[in-house]
Amino acid sequence: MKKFTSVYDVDDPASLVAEALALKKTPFANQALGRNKTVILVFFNPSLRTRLSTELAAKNLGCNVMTLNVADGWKLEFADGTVMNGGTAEHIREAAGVMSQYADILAVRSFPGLEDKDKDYADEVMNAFVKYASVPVVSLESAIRHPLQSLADWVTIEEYKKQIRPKVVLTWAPHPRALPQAVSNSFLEWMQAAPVDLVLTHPEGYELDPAFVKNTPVAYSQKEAFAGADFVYAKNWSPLTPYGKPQPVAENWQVTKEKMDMTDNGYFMHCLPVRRNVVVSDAVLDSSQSLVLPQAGNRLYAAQAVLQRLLGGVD
Ligand code: AN0
Ligand code: CP
Repeated sequence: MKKFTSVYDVDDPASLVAEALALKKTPFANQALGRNKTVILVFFNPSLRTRLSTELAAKNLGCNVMTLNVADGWKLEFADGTVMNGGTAEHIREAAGVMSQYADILAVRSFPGLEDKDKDYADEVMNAFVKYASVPVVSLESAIRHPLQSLADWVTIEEYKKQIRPKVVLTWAPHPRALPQAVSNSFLEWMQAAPVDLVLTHPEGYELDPAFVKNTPVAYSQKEAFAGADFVYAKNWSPLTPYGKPQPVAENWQVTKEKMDMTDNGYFMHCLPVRRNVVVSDAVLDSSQSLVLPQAGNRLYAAQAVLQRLLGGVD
């Protein structure tokens, strides 16, 4: 594996899930792998889970870790040929090149602007790091994908599934702010590669990009989608049209106890952070059906499995 920016960078995602589950049993077994290796994490946006779990994953593998909040660094230029006499102090060519002098792996988080769909979906920042870094790049959530989250989600489903082929529902849920599609896009990509029956449900007008939806069945009725579900994965995203501008939704799409009762004793999942009693009710989040904490716990082993592969531990 040369980089980790989407499921398509992984030859055999199911075996990466198995590696993460194995690491959960023996997290300190491969400490020699990271000896004298350095991982640099670069954050253009805030994080709680991704930052802590990836730092700990690197440490569990014996690596040095350094974290740079880009707000603390020079403002970077991504366009080529620009006369840099404005606000940007350093070009990504030098910045990624210099970071590669100090790091064996570079990990990057960069959210979309949610103003210009084509610009966001070109995934400029992640692709620029991949292009100009001379070391492997890991996505810590790009403008359009969050693969470490989806890997941890698959690990969690693998641990809790009661059927060989569980029914997994990705449902849109309300949120007061305009949010990216990254978590949902990635979840679709990874679940399409997993042994599950995937259903996507959202209000009309909240269609995700067909390049991510592919052949996944879409239901506009949340209740219909929840029937018989083994896992309900809730996430808000802003619409593609008008891009990044939330539109009024007639029905209440919050995940409630009444709706969870329509599932097959299903589990509730969310990547966090979650807005209580907006996205999901307290009654669901505080019930034994909620997997949000084990799911966040699995971020550690997902990150460790990825770093281990990139360090050459397992091909
Ligand atoms: C971000 C998002 O929706 O992409 C990060 C989630 C992991 N969520 C918020 O900004 C609330
Ligand atoms: N789920 C997730 O990626 O959380 P953070 O934004 O806190 O890293």
